[in-house]
Amino acid sequence: MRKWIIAAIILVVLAVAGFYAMRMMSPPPADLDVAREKMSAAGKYAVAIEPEAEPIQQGALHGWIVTVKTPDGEPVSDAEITVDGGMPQHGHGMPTAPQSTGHVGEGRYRIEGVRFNMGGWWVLKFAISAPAGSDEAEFNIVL
Ligand SMILES: [Cu+2]
Repeated sequence: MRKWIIAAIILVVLAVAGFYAMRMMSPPPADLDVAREKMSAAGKYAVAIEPEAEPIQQGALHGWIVTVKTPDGEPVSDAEITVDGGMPQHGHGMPTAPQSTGHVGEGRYRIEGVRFNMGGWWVLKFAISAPAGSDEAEFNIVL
């Protein structure tokens, strides 16, 4: 009887490990939107992102410039931006806590302290708060 229980436990452990291994190894969805410019989720801002250096180096601490404009193209100079993100297929967040270090002109904001510590599909999420309201924008990055 005990042998069967042990066999069942081993099977479950293998199945769970297999599931996570498959998820970790699977490529990002083929139709993933990797656009670097888009409207925020509620349509309040036009948001664009640009890494400070291309190609993006895996493992290197680097910065991004996020540009925030109104839907009709006026730069938004007084936004508070917070950054979050992670790897949807791995179930983990960012290895660092990227911060907006402020407005650098023309609706552009510098985000410092971004590090992608492995290859694959990453998501960067920006929560934007300005007089026109709060909204967020999410970008997919594949390394
Ligand atoms: Cu990962």
